[in-house]
Amino acid sequence: MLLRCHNLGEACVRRRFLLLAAAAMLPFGLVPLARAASVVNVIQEDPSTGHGIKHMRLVVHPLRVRAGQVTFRIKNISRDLTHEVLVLKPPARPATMPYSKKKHRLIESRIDKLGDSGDQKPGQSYVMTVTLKPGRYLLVCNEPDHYMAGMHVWLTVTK
Ligand SMILES: [Cu+2]
Repeated sequence: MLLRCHNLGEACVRRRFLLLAAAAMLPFGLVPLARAASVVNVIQEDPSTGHGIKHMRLVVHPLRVRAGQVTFRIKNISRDLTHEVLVLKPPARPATMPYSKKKHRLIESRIDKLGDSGDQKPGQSYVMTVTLKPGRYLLVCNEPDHYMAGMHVWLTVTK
């Protein structure tokens, strides 16, 4: 690597610089660069939000992301209700999701839960990052009755 230059002419300095730059970049050629986290925006809304919204729901964009770190940017634009976002890996047959009719919600302890935003009060935001493998996931609000009222959306994670 040693570069001999009897006189430090411009060409020699340039050559030295190129060698150093190549050496500095070498590790990046051997190790794949970490992929930037995908971002999924999630809006929690319900009729109290206004704008003619008829049902409570999670508005998710995009619905398809690449595997790895996925950052969920959550905002509750309800005026009255607290919401949340769970990232669930449902059983092979989603119809068998464990549900408590008594508590009006999914039984979280019996589901593979990969992310939990906790509660967002009206107007609150929350950001969480979850590592996801390829597959289909269910984004859910599990406040009492909210799941059955329609607050669930599929998210597809690709390779
Ligand atoms: Cu909700």
